[in-house]
Amino acid sequence: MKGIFAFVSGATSGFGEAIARKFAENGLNIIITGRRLERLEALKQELIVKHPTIECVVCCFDVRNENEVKNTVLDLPDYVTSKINILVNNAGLAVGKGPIDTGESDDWNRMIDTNVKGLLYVSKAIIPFLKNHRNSQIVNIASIAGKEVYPGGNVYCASKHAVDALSRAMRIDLLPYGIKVTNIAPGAADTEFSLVRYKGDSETAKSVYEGYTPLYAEDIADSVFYVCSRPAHVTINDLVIMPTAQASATNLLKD
Ligand code: NDP
Ligand code: 8X3
Repeated sequence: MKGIFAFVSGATSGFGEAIARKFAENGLNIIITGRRLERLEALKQELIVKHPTIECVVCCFDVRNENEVKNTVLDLPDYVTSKINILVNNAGLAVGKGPIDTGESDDWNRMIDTNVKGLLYVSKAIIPFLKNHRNSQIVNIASIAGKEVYPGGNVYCASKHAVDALSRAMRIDLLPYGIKVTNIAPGAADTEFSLVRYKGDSETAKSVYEGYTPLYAEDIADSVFYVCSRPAHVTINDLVIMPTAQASATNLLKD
């Protein structure tokens, strides 16, 4: 796998940042993306010092803006795009949690535009490069919310069900090109996810992960690397990864 580039969306925190670190540790070159440029630059600096043999390219864009996505990818040098073998569609978020009749349309738009349309824009920009290789890989980060629905989760759950459906659809459409497609569906993981969902309310966000051991970003990064390092003839289609204390979206054993 050494020498190839992996494109990781949403690498400024949480899963994406841990996935970038894991790839770099294992000698992969990485393209790290997100809206917070200073975080991307700091991560790049850290990784190229720790792993001097890898290359790290920063791409700063908002996945909701199709032109921004397209133009940023088109600006990448040929020697980088010609070696992109892996796409990790990780950028995403929940905004708000509550009954559908009191939901805010701005929150709904942010979730649908980021989790569904953003994933499509990034995929459309990167798939042409994946098609140039046999054995390319797409990993879509969905959620347990893409397998089940839970109270107050309505639009976030719908957006993640869409990711789950797109993973299955991509697997069929991209079969002629030998592109593997993996859907990963994590349960509760301690990242900045809840801080974003609860709009900066750090007390509520912290309480989501109290009283049990949640997943950590590194757990998901390990699984992404495992999936991407299977032999050419093996594809992991779907992985549901839960904290041991969580049996389903709504069944969590707290102390
Ligand atoms: P974080 O909030 O820690 O990370 C989210 C990442 O997505 C950030 O890097 C953020 O970058 C990026 N992002 C969000 N919106 C945009 C945008 N409009 N344009 C570009 N990048 C964007 O959360 P997680 O690491 O937990 O989330 C990663 C994925 O995992 C998401 O898709 C989430 O839905 C999913 N997930 C999370 C679970 C959890 O419990 N934590 C469980 C199951 C799935 P920036 O803000 O710099 O743009
Ligand atoms: C994040 C996990 O259970 O809050 O996707 O939806 S959950």
